[in-house]
Amino acid sequence: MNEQQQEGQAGYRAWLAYHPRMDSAASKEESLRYAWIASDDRDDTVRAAITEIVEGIGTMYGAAPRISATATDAAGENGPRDSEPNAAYGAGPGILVGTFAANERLRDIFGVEVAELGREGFAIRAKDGVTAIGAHTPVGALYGAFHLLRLLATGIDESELEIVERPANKLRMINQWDNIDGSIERGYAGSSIFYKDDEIDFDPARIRDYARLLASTGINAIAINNVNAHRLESRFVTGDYLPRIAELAAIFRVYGIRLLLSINFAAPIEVGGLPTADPLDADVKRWWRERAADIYAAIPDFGGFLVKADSENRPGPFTYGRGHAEGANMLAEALEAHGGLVVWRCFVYNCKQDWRDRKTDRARAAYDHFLPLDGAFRDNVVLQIKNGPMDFQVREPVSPLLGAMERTNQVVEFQITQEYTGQQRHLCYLVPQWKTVLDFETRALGEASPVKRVVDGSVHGRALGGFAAVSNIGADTNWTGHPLAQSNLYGYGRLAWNPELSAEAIAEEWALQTFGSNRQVADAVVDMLMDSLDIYESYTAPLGVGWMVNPNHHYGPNVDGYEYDKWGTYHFADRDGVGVDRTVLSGTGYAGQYMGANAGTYESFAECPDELLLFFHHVPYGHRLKSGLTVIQHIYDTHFDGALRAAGLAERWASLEGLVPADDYDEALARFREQAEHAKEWRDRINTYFYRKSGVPDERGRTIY
Ligand code: GCV
Repeated sequence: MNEQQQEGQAGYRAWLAYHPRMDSAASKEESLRYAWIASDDRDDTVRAAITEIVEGIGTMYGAAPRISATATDAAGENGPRDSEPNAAYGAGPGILVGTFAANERLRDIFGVEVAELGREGFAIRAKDGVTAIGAHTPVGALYGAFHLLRLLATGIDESELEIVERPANKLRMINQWDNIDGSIERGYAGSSIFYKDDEIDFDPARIRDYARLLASTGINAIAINNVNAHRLESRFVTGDYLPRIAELAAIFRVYGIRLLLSINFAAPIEVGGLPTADPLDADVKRWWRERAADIYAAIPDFGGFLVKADSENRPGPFTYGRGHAEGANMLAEALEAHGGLVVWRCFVYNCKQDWRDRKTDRARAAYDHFLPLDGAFRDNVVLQIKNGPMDFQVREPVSPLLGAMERTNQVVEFQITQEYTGQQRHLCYLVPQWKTVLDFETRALGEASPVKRVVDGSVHGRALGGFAAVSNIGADTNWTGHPLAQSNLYGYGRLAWNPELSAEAIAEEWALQTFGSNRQVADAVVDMLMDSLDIYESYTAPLGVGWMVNPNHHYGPNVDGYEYDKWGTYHFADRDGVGVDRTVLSGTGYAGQYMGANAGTYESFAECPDELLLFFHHVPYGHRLKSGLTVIQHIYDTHFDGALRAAGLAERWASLEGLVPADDYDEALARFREQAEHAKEWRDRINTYFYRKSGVPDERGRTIY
């Protein structure tokens, strides 16, 4: 174990731990392959790439590459000059890294094939002793450096390599839901690393390490404050806070990450002294233009504004009789000249549902609000659409808005923080869920329009699109509370870069980089991660119906508990059956929002997939699922089984004692034990509720309380 691990810091290094290679003979041979590193680039981002490689290879192989003054010196015809007093220097092959523009050697090595890399892509070629990492931009070179280190850490150390990569998505964004008082909305890993006691207050070294983690997976944008921006955060766009925000932006800039701010739509009133925030008012427009000019003077590469408007009591254009497009376009106009974006969220719904009204349906809301606005947004506006129509439940259908707007830029929003999926006290590897969303065939253009092609812009020929997600980190030493929850942050970034990667491949990469090359550990961790979503789903809300959580904090079972579910309107369980009729024929009509054959599939009681049956239909308890089980028996079986499998996770983890760093081991074990207990509580609450409602006993005769 390395020094950091002995000091109880293993979790802090996360997947950039660069564990020493266990096979010392091979390690020696490989370290010789990287005797020196050189670049003719002089900017901070390529410097960061060099620093990372030196540290990574030094830690993995026990011998760091010698940094050469220039690429020509290091790898010119006569080999490195021996002016440097280091035996390793020039003694063997090494690494070239940087941009084609600055490095003639890289142009020679890669020739003309590099055009396809785009702004952020990279190429790696290992041949004749030189490992070359080339890109058009410094950040491309940085991504290449991280990629080479990933290959080495996961055991791919070929002497001949030929890799070309470019990101599938332009925007690969993280949203921090951090508040200036230091709390984090839906944060489960301690307080904020950005704020404390109503001040912007951060440790630059920690922010830099966060930037490294993000950049290593390809994240290129971060909104640093909660979308619920309150009074003090409204002032982020004013001179009061800009100097400190600019310092944060400078740290992220080195790692290719643009900083965005969540804004308060009513800021012109709250901090600007104006009587209105009406987006069509000339003074309001001027105010935002001035704010944009101030921000860009301080942060020339500022990313733009993230906006939650007219949603969950946040202010917005509705107050003035204006629509979302008018609100978003006003801000977009202010940012346009500077190259900034408006990321406008579509999480808009009516919180107050009445049980007598079976037609109003929260699931319909985003589509009903935004579809009519297709084509009305400016080119620098992107709509941010939650992956499902509700709110990050363990199982939801894919939002029907994704793909439905042909003339509007879209990003899909995921939630890495586990608000409804166990709050980082339960293990729930979310990458398989995200894959299901990304692979969902929207039928926007017949058969070739999966969500991943909608958001990368290719289905509708949009120039802008990508991913956004709510971060799961906090000030806990290991970033995410549950050590294994790091895999979700890692996996999100990797998928945003390349949605074709499999959930299992990502889990394996993560495990090998985080815990080292011990196969037994990696295999066990990958298996646990891959089982975890199914386990969590099985003991919580059944068959896609969702919710059933305690109000406000949303942890733990409470079938009628969710704050907007006063009358069971989120599941409609009665003595005859359970589920929400969202059909066009007799229900809320939500199923009709889907395109092509999808609408018919969900409308049909017979064709609707079991796992979403209760989302779309009100179903008798005795209805037989495709599995052959009745609905009520399915509920009993999955809940008994899920609680058992949750207990099994603790045992599986216990088998790794001594093989993973002690602090990771202890932190995770405590959480697995808690998960096992809470899974039993879920089992009993859900089973009891449905036994009482239905009056149908468990056919296997197990005890239901
Ligand atoms: C930031 C859910 C969460 C809220 C969150 C909201 C949103 O309602 O419970 O905490 O607010 O989603 O996505 O805006």
